[in-house]
Amino acid sequence: MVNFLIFGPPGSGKGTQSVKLAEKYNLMHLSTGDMLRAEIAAGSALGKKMSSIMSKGELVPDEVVIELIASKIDNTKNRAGFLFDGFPRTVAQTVALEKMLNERGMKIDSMLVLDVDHDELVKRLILRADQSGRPDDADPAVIENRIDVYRAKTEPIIDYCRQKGIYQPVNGVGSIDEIFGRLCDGMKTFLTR
Ligand code: B4P
Repeated sequence: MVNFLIFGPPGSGKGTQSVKLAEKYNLMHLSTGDMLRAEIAAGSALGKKMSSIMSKGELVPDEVVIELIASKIDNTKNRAGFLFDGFPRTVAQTVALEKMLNERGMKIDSMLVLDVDHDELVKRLILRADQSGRPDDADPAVIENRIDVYRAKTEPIIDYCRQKGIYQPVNGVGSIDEIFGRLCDGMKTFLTR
């Protein structure tokens, strides 16, 4: 199995690109954002607790997302590997993911980081708010908070992964197809197709 992190600030296109990459390379796409929104939509006890955290643009507790991911890893069959989208978001989540993978004879093979400037991120998220109905897209102050949280809590993972030699920066500005091509170039040394 070959395992990738798709990484970048809110609105950098992680979700958009992950769907295309997972299909092309037969990867299991695991998005913690989608999993949490599914809990909210289902009205579960967990979803009710997480909804107010997410609508403020804060991160949900590490143990919640680690638990969601662990159960998915063990229920995945017949895939070339995993594509982790929006997870990990803290160094603690990264260490937990490495441990989960190591215990199963796997590792993080590459971290692909979408590089997008601040103004472009805000522009994309405000545009998405019209269609998504997501409360965290609707309020510019929440968008700014999400970007600040990313810089403070999530970006340090880049240094952690750089030291492990798995960091691959990718220009995340351009058309969706152009960026997809750049990501495929970054992945192809790990996958044959
Ligand atoms: P996520 O669901 O991960 O959402 P995101 O970071 O906002 O979006 P993404 O980068 O995937 O952007 P997308 O492709 O959709 O997280 C939401 C919340 O969940 C977090 O704030 C947090 O509260 C919680 N959460 C999730 N995971 C967690 C974790 N591990 N730990 C703790 N909390 C967690 O693209 C955005 C928009 O840009 C779209 O409208 C898209 O169409 C557009 N776009 C994409 N590519 C484009 C391009 N090339 N040009 C123009 N527009 C483009």
